Amino acid sequence: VDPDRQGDLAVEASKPRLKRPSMYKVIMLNDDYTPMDFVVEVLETFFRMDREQATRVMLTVHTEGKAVCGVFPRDIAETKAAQVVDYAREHQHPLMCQVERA
Ligand code: TYC
Repeated sequence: VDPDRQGDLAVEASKPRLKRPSMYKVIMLNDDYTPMDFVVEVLETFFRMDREQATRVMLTVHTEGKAVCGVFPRDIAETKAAQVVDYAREHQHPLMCQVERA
């Protein structure tokens, strides 16, 4: 092999095998005990929603039983769901999140 061509061949041999990460929904579930204000605070804090958006999502969960809070790569979705549940437990609230494939 012409040494001047070796770099090109190496690049070809290790062509980038990139794929878009699969995306996962973080879903918040309703319960009868978690205060509405607390849910709004969680949505603002962990999902970077403004007050209006957080209130809308909270009311959707309250009336429909669940709502999507965001869609993320798997690790991020799992981390956010765990952070929300841990934070709720610290405050003695039964708030629950689910992660499912988008
Ligand atoms: N249903 C709760 C109440 O009436 C409010 C609530 C909303 C709880 C959304 C959880 O994910 C939730 N206090």
